[in-house]
Amino acid sequence: QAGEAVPVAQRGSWTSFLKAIASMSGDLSSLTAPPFILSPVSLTEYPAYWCERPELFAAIADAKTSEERALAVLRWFISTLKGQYTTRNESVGSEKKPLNPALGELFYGCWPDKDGRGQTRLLTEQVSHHPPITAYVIENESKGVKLVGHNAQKTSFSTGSIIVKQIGHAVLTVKLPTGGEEQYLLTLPRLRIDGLWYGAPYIELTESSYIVGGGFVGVIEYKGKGYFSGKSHSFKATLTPRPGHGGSATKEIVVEGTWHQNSKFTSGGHGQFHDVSMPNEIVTATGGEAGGEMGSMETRKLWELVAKGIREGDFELAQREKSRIENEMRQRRKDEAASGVPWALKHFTPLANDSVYEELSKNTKIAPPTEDAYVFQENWPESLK
Ligand code: CLR
Repeated sequence: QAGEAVPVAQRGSWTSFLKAIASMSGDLSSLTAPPFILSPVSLTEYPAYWCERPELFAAIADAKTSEERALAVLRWFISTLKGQYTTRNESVGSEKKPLNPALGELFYGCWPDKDGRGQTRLLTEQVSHHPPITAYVIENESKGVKLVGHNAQKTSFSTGSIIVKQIGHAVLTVKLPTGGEEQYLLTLPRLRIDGLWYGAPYIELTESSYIVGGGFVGVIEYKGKGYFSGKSHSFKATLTPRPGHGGSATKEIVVEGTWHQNSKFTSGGHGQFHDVSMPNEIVTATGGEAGGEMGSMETRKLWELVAKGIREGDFELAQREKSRIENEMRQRRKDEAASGVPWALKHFTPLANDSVYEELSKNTKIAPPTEDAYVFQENWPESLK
């Protein structure tokens, strides 16, 4: 039944929200949604999903050959998908609408050292508000593994589902024991958000994403119920050696399975490839100010009362605080326009092209030919040094 999972009092506003989504395309972050679907978490916190298995991120550095390394990168990548795309359903029953970050919003965190894997640190900055773009760095310095990326979304509506095209990419840099380094370009899957009619949205991944580097082109194809094995969250990843791009492998490797459970080699290897039944480790949020305090632009400080309102069902508080923040930001933009001094980003420098992306995506099916880059300024706060 329509709106079955929606609190009765909010069914009308859920229907209006769906109609609004159906008739617009692009950015739905600014649409007003009914309270039951609101998440108290801002999108600036989502990059943390890249490292909820810090041991797999660190393991990339321990690989002995370029083939082992390419497999370690793929294993880490696939193992993040469960967290990235099923967490909200698991923890709060359905996909939710995250808070739309303010320009300059920040999030800092880390996963402490354990079993000699080293500390991994995370820094996120909202580098654009219109359209919303989030840039991030995740680094395990002791292992020499670093991920720098940015994310945006373009949404459309098709046969009852929201289609989310992810814009942006990430570059993973791995220091090699021999002194050099290897870089991998990662592109992102497309999302289909189903279950809207019932008011219980959930994500399925579709189409494909790429991991290119270390002498391999990796293509990951995503399918839901009724394809491949017929199971939800299915994928098939193919690593093809790329002559003349480093590495010495000659054989193709294929792994297949379900990304939220496990997978195995179906060609070029034997046995299990990945398994995410072990619990993940959520990030420890760290303030970026002196003494580890949180500054006024740090997400958990900025949205504190909005999040409290949403968590405790005090939607009047949430709405009031949200309007206050939005008005403050609008005023800030007006003042900047009047003074001619635009907002200065704290950690990233925007560039119109990304030479690593251009180089690695050459002669692959990755499009477009170039993308924006957000170059990290290597200025970690004291608390994360
Ligand atoms: C952000 C980048 C992360 C992976 C990720 C997971 C969930 C996505 C989110 C990204 C972007 C925003 C998103 C969200 C799921 C729902 C939400 C698409 C890609 C939209 C804006 C909200 C839709 C509202 C419905 C829930 C009704 O690495």
